[in-house]
Amino acid sequence: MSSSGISTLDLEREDQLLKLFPEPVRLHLLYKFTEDRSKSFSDRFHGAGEFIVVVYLASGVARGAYMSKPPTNQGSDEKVFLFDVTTTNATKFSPPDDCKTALFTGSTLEFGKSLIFRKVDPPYFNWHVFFSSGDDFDTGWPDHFITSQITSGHAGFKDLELFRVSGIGDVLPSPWREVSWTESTREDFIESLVSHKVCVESLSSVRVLLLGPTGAGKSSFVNSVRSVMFKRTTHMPDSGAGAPGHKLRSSIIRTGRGGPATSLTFCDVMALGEAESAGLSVSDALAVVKGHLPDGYRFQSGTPCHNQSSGYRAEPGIKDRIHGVLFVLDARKITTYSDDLQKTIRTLQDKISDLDVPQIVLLTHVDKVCHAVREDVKYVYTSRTVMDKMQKAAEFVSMPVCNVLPVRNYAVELAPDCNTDILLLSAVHTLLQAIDDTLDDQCVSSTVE
Ligand SMILES: Nc1nc2c(ncn2[C@@H]2O[C@H](COP(=O)(O)OP(=O)(O)O)[C@@H](O)[C@H]2O)c(=O)[nH]1
Ligand SMILES: [Mg+2]
Repeated sequence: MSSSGISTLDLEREDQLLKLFPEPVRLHLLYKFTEDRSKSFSDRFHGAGEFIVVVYLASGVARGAYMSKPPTNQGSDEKVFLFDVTTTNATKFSPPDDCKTALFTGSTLEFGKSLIFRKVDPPYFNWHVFFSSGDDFDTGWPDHFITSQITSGHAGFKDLELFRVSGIGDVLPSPWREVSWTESTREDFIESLVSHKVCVESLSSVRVLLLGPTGAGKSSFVNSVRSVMFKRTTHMPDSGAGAPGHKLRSSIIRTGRGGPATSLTFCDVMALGEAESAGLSVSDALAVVKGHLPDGYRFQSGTPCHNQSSGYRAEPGIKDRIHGVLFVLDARKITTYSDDLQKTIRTLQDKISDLDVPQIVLLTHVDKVCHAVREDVKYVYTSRTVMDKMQKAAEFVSMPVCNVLPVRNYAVELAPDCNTDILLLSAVHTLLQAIDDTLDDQCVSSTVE
């Protein structure tokens, strides 16, 4: 990778260039003349892959060639094409059959006679680029000059870059849920969380319980939402990976570090058990939902709480109760979770529905199941794999797929990122709306009664 890693290709020309590929692809910069001046391409191909080489002209035109494999000194490449791209237009053409080559000698890269890059030795370290649309060509560069040459020392030459082209395989042409991935969407979501008021006057905050197996990303989700509000990644001690004796921990989400509280509180508990590990029992989970257990309550695996347990509230009020439940599941494991876990979750769901508490599934680790999503979360609703995992999650819990929300949590190494924030905030938004709707219905029905 070149030192800054920033390409001369602006977004408009990149969009045009990407349209020339039948499948969605991404470009990774490997070489940039203005930074790697003294070097050649030789060490950049690494024996495999697809590439493009681009020369940027001062006129705004970017011209270059695509190689479906690393060029060699034999050079044949049936899929080679040449392109000419501006901010508003892109043209692509194939060289004549006998010129379908990407011939590389170390100092020269040739695409037939149409386009030749020649690196000259010290002391100048320049590139000479020759364009030709000879008389014998049916197709050629749009301006139909016969031959032309430009050298990297000239004012008309801006830069020369080499990219690796990689497919983003499972990305669909259009998303199945529309999201505007912009800074203003993020700000709107933050504003809506900051200004959110619970529709029940006596409640300053709604309590959302996170339930799921170990490692699903329950604690990370709480930290991630906090990170979004603090505009930096935060870390809190974990509340438990299924080991006995873990506590009920409530975390109020603040508008910023030391800032006022929002109306959202998360309750993190020990994990639900899977076949081999005893975790939170159904009766303990329900006791939390009903508000019987105080913050800081220590769960004991195998010893469910009872009305003599420390801090047990015999008659919990509305503010003690759980107002929404998030079932947190890992997209990577959705097809391999145990039947026991499924049974536990379905039992919980039935009982929680009876208590009129809205339930949503949070599907984490979507960045680990799709390459494109790992690159950029904005592909989440165009990824076939993510769609498939969301459907599997819906089947697993037996809920409609619209109740499944994908997220990428902030794992340790990830810096704050606008699209990651948007996906997290949109999950919070949907959750708060579901809770509002339910509380609203309950208020209305209690007034009517
Ligand atoms: N890449 C990625 N890692 C995640 C995500 N969510 C959680 N993790 C990681 O998964 C591990 C378990 O997460 P944690 O929040 O402790 O799970 P919990 O047991 O449900 O509380 C941690 O190492 C997290 O950093 C996610 O969406 N993407
Ligand atoms: Mg945890």
